[in-house]
Amino acid sequence: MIIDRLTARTLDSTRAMPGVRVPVARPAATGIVHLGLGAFHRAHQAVLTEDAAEATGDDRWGIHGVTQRSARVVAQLAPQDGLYGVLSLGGGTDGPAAPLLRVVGAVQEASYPGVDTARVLAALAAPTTHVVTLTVTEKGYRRTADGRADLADSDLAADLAVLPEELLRAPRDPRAARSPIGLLVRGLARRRLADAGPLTVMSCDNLVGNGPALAGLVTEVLAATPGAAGLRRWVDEQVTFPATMVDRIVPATTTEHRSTARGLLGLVDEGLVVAEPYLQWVIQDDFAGPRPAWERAGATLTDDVTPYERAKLRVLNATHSTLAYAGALRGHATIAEAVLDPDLAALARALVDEDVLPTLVAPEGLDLAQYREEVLERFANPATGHTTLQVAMDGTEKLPIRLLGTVRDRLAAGANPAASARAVAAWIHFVAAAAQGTLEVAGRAVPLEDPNADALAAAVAGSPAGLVDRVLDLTAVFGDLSDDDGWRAAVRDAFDRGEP
Ligand code: CS2
Repeated sequence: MIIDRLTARTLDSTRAMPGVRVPVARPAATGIVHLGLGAFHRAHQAVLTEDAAEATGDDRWGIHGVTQRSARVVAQLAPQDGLYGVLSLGGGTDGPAAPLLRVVGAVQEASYPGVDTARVLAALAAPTTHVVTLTVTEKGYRRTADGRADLADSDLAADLAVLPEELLRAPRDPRAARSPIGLLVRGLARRRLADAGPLTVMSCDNLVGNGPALAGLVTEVLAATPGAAGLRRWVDEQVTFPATMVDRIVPATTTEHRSTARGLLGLVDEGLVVAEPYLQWVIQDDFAGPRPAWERAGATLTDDVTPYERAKLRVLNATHSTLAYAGALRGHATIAEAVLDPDLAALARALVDEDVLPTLVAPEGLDLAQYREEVLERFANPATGHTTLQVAMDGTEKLPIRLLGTVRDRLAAGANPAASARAVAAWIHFVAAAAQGTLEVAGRAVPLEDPNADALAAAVAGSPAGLVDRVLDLTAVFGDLSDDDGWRAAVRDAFDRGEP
């Protein structure tokens, strides 16, 4: 039997199973441009944007999603009229629940900058666009170790090279954008020329202080661009960069997920994403113009996101990475298996209780010890199949954000962050084994996936005696910690005790 593909038309006529939720209405206008149309955005901001529209009847908030590196997601969504399913898996604390499928209709358009830069720039400069959101991953920001714009990055540099001309006039056939920040500033230049009004630009990535960090990058690249002083002033006056904390575990979609969804919907969905049931979004209430009523969809609007963001990065993301490295070394394919390993659960708890909690101020109404247990329970959800290797990738970008802030705070307080040292030692064991081709998870050799893989491979290649020190010498990762002898000794000590 041939099964139809999901489209607006086939969705109308399909006989979906009970429990499948479909959009009540599609948006009438495109109020949001989203950079980084990956699975996370589709399972997080897009869902709450649609919920907000349903709660209020405000139909201005369709999303123009922009992919980062390839046209794959465009090929998934464009033939489906932007529709895709979110399959939520696992019942969390109340035990396993039946999978639930929701079809989301918030995405109106999907573009790949490689061919669609003109369309994306036009969307960024449209007066109907009021909000730009970003999920471009840690490495997408092209930052140096000290958080500044990496002007030597060839993709960012290529975008900035065309900016002086684009400050003066909008080219009919603009050069394809190569970096998210480059695309964004080129869009801002276009918006100013079009006099299209204020804009809110909101990072939804796991960065420390993602709003101010993004504002800083935009300011820096404009300061480095000849003739951009006018645009800088315009950005100061017209653009805000609220900080956000985003949380939902979104594993990679598998063939099995697709067939579960097909069974529920009765249609083939190439754009399917999967997620745990849990979803949280905390947003700094600092908008330059109109916005969706996300608070009506369960988001928290607040003056200060910092306590939420810090708790989430240092508790959830730090233990996630620790379980990923230590788990992969023990051959655990999934985070759920890793957290059920008593030694590794003990390591995650020690990390939170001994190192992280003393550095946190609890967000209002949140019990941090309870939060830690909830996070570990979410990790233990076997239904998502979230793999250790998905979380383990890009360690050089992730560890400074999720773990090394804790280390710095504990060292400054005169404490020895021994559990953090064990986590970093697990990462170094992982990197060494992956680079040397000796790491196997689920019967397959694991390659090292990291933007700094070459530097890591070089560091772990020489004599075993100096291996840890050579990794800790990487100031691009460790910054000032590279000079801290006590910290070095703690990591060496943890490493020498062997793999976790
Ligand atoms: C994970 C995060 O892949 C990773 O590095 O730690 O993507 C994590 O699942 C999300 O931040 C949860 O909100």
